[in-house]
Amino acid sequence: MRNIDAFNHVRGESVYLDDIAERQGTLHAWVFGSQVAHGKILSLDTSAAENMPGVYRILTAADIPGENQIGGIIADEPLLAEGEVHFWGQPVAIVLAETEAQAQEAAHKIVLEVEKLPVIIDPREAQKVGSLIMQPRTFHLGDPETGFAECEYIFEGVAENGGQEHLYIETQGAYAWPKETGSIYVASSTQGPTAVQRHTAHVLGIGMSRIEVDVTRLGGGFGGKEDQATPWAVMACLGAFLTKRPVKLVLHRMEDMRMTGKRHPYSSDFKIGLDKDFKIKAYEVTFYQNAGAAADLSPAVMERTLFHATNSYFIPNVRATAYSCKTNLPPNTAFRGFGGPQGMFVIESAIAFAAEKLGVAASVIQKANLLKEGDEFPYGQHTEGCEAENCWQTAESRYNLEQLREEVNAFNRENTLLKKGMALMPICFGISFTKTAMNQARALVHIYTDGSVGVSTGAVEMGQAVNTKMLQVAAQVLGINPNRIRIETTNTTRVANTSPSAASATADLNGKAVQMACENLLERLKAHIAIQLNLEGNAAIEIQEEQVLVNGKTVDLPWEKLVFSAYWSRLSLSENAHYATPDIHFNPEKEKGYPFAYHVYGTAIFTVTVDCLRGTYDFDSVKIAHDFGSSMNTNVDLGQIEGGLVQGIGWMTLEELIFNQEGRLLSNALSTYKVPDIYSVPKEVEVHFMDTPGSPRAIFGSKAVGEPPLMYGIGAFFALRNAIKAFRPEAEPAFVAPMTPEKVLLNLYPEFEAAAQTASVKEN
Ligand code: LUZ
Ligand code: MOS
Repeated sequence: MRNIDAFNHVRGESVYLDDIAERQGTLHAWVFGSQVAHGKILSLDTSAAENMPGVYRILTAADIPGENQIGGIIADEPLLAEGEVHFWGQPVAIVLAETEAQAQEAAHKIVLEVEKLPVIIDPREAQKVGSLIMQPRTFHLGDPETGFAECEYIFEGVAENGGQEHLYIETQGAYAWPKETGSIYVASSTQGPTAVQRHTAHVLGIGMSRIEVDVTRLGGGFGGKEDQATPWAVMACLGAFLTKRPVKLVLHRMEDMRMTGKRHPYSSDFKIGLDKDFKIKAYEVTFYQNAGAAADLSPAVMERTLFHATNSYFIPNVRATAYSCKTNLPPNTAFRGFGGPQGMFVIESAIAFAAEKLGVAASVIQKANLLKEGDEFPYGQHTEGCEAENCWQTAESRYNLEQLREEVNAFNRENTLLKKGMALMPICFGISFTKTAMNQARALVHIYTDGSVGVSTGAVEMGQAVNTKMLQVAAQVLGINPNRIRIETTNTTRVANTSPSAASATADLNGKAVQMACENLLERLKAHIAIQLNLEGNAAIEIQEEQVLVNGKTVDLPWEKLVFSAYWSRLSLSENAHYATPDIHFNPEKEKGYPFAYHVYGTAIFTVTVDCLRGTYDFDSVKIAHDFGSSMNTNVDLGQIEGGLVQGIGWMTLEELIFNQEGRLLSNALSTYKVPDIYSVPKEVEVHFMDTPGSPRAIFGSKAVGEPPLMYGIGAFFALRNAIKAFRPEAEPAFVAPMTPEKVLLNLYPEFEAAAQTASVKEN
């Protein structure tokens, strides 16, 4: 099935937040943020701003009727700063005016006096002074001391990754209006409608039942709207609640980039031990996560880093420790992969480092240590349906790895100023929210008397085509024409207490709930048919669009007639189903359990060509063997692989967030923050849909596809590194991502390092 949104998107008819027709009396909000990253608030003067044209009211912390608190995992984050500010851009006041331009203009007149305090932007520095979000955590397997003692080779090093701006095409925003009796309706561009509802109710000091959150679709989320769509929606609701007028708040791109959190930068220490056959016997890693100024989702992200510390490899002796370090950056948050990529980058760096020292290709070590069926992860779960070796071998043979390698070598022998590099990147990603309780979803299905069907779930459409998949599930289970079915907006009054659309699990969780609801309706309709036709109890009934089959024989009872007759027999044509992933559990005291419903595997082969005069590069090809299970929609899933891959390549190679020492983001626009464009995507992307069994805990034996492909992008870093070494064999490029063209150039010509330092970025 084609993506059901495709036509509307192409014609510009799809409704995003900013497309909602404006209601009479709407006020427009502009958020005034701190221009200091850390300090004590001495005074806040809004009087001049209040007298500006069009200004209706200015809201500060003092106006909040409930609690000034929007922290999720830890209650450490005010909606509006009070007493202190902890990051540059932290919201302090909200200007409400008749037009957005007037609100923005007035915001310039607000005077915030701050006594500056020291700014920390480096996670290791934060850890040294004890500035932590939470206690560190450690995952163990086997006995690392004994493991290292038995190793032939031991290598130690450091790996660092930068953050990543989500760059959803639609910026953060919400549009709220008062309903009668003090209730609020809010349209929000959020992955987590229930989070918006809960925090709004808390800040307003009223029950969640008085807040209706509605989401049609997002112009991208990527994790950036899992938790961080909340403050803007709460602000719009606060404005609507206090003024009794509609309030619209949409961040401009630069405000969005400065005020919201990003993927977490990490700095990490690794120690890897191998025996003489290149089997990894022991691995020790310490992660320093740059959490930013409040917890947000950082504890959960840190946990997922630990879960993915060994990527696709079996290592018998492991110690992985992680610190969530509190700094003065905007609170970092969920981003596709959710800490997994950061963990995987470090083990890949450790392997590449060992390979370099041992004089072998990294792929030799990678291949020798791939997970096998029944192997234990450091968190106690064992692989079931492990596809690690199958994916690797499929990629190797299908894409003729030996020949590719030969071509690269031949090219490098013949060229001096162009060099090619290769890298293989295996992935293994655990599917489920690591917080077991979050793995639940509900669906509400109505069959109307004309035979059309409305489906509501907790799933949020953000371009990933989850609505298409929900429609496929309903159509397939009910056996009817898909165009009878409408997927409704995601609304907290129809489906309550939802988990955010996140963790790659949305189609699985909500799809299973849709499946259950439709199956229940089908059973009821079949029972109705049995009564109407006086059938034996064991008669096989199949409902189809045009007819019903009874024991294989056609009965002339089209869907519409069947539904109508069921209604006149006073049967309920609505079902509400609840699904919770079975079997999963985790004990955080022991750091052991069975946290994931299943794992997704795959292997990518990268080739890159570096222009060794300029430091620029082109990815020639990325060839992937991916474990899809029985894909529900190969077009949609292919799109997820391509998009995830390119987003991962961007993170590893181009996207560089630059904060100055005062904690101000300098790369706050697309002129200073480079994301992949059509020219920087690989010239060739080949994706092989492996014929794998899928998982019974996934919808229709498929496998989740949202996040796993992002981690293929890590291969880009190592392909570049190998190309650099082809030009300058003694180069030992640091394991510091992103590997931008500038960094490539300096690795090719280290003699220019000093010159580059003096010419480095001047502040704008
Ligand atoms: N969000 C979350 C996630 O709350 N828990 C998770 O485990 C997760 N994993 C990936 C992406 N978002
Ligand atoms: Mo996400 S990182 O699945 O919101």
